[in-house]
Amino acid sequence: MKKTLSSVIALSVLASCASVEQPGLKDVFQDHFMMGAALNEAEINGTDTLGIELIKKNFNTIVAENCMKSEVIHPEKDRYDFSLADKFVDFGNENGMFVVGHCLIWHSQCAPWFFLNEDGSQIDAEELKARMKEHITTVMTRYKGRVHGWDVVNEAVVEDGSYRQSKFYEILGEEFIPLAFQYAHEADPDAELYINDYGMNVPGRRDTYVRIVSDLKSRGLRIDAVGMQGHMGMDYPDFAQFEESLNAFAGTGVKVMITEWDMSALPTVNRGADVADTEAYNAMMNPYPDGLPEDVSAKWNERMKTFMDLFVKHSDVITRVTAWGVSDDDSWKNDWPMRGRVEYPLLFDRELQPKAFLREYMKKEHIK
Ligand code: 9MR
Repeated sequence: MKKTLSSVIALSVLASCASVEQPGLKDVFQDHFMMGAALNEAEINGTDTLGIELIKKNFNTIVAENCMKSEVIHPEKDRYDFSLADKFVDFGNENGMFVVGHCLIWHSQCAPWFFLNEDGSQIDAEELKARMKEHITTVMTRYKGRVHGWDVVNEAVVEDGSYRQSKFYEILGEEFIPLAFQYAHEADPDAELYINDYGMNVPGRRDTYVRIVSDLKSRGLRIDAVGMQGHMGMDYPDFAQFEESLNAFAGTGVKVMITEWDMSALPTVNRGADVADTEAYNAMMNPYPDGLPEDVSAKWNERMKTFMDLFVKHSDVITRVTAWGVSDDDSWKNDWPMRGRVEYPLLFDRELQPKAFLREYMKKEHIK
């Protein structure tokens, strides 16, 4: 969160008033699922003190937004960097939270060395298996009993249902997924194991994940949940499709988790938009730099409530709802696709106040 000194003072006052009046989200939804947030570097390092207070009050599960990704935690073949990850795990453990590790096997944010021999040629299947096993075992063993669930494989399938053409797939084929789950379970038999992706409403991707999960189960491999990331906008995902996917995943016998929830309030990025000059494009894509207009905010809140109600309705299978950040300033969606874009996708606004749809739930204290 980026704050000036005066806004910090104002925010402290607001935050202390709020803590008297408002129950924490984890208490509001305690009968249904854990409420979580992804933590960034400033929160993990403790420099964002207000953010930390908000997290302790509202969330009983946390996930690492970036510090456990393989290029961060394992930047070179024989070098790991656990500095930030250790602090993240300590924070969760000290505060009695359910700690989630993100993520073990992902095509993105994976250092190039992972797939290369010393001479620069590509490694073969046996070597990739050895490297995956070593990476998974080292990271999970370090946090055994302290990280309670892992995104084992992230974003492995594309919209039409085919496997993503990643290095893992290119070198090992479909087997890279069962192998990853096998290594993860061997490393920490008590840890929950998840497969995670975005755009899970899309039928092609949904069907492939149903097949993958069923296959893992039929081989006797542990898989506890499918993670539906939940990066949303005002015009996606399709609500009915999202619910169909939720039911389809639950139908395989695993739990479902909403793992990276956020909803853009701005126009959906469409690179093909017919706008010739950059200034006009930027103005179109960054329409509310000084605050979200009431009517847009009302629509956003209404849509968020619709999804939250859906999660509550399916809370027999949904065990966790995690937002991808705490307050709007934290979101990866700011500054993307252009610098200076101001987004409003998270559960708390820039003054660290809960969004309107959450205040409605909070009035009821406990959602039954
Ligand atoms: O929010 C994350 C952002 O800070 C990073 O720059 C980016 C690349 O590592 O990853 C973002 O988080 C992604 C997550 O790890 C996987 N699903 C999509 C998320 C948003 O891009």
